[in-house]
Amino acid sequence: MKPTITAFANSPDRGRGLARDMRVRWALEEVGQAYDVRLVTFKQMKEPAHLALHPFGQIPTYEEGDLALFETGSIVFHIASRHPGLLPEDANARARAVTWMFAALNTVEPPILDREFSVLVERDKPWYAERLVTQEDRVRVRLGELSTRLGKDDWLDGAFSAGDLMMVMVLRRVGGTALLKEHPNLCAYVARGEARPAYQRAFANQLAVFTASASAATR
Ligand code: GTB
Repeated sequence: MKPTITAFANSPDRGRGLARDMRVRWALEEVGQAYDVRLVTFKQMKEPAHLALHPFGQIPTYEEGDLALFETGSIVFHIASRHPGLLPEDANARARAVTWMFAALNTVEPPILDREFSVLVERDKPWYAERLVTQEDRVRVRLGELSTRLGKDDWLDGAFSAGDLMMVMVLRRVGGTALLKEHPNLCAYVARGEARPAYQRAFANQLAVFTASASAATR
């Protein structure tokens, strides 16, 4: 059954593929599963119909028959569990790939999000500069550890997996910053993920939404 996901009608990232529907689009493209996208405005995201799908009024959601999911970790895990291509067959390798998904979401992403939140909304606070130093140090520690583990490898544990998909998407949030540039192997890792044909298709699809909404706004 063809799933339907939700995405921003007007993404604040202006088509840079940073909103979280990109993770789900990429996973669906990797496994070759066609999907529909329902675009929602910020207002619609907080209305009962969307809240019934997503208790926190966010995107993305995932609907497939009578199954409705939210949280990208869960959605990508569901897609990876139902289709070959994103999780290894071997049970132990599979468990390790899932571990990397959790590591991306629970260990690497939180300090990155804390820093991003400060940069976006706390710039005018008197303690901003001091706090940012601490936050960037926390990000630096995690990226350093991740860089050491990745070493010269292409992917985190053998072949590309849902763990890499999630980690690349998390690292893209510091893409272009000095924090990531301190680790050439992580920059190359992100570039390797972005070069995958499935990523390219997913990126083009979400960019098309932004391009269409931008051109409608000028009409
Ligand atoms: N833990 C949830 C998941 O992984 O699914 C988090 C979902 C989430 O944060 N969704 C965001 C959302 O709906 C969109 S992606 N926010 C609206 C709200 O909470 O009211 C986060 C995002 C937004 C914008 C940019 N950007 O502009 O660069 C990047 C990422």
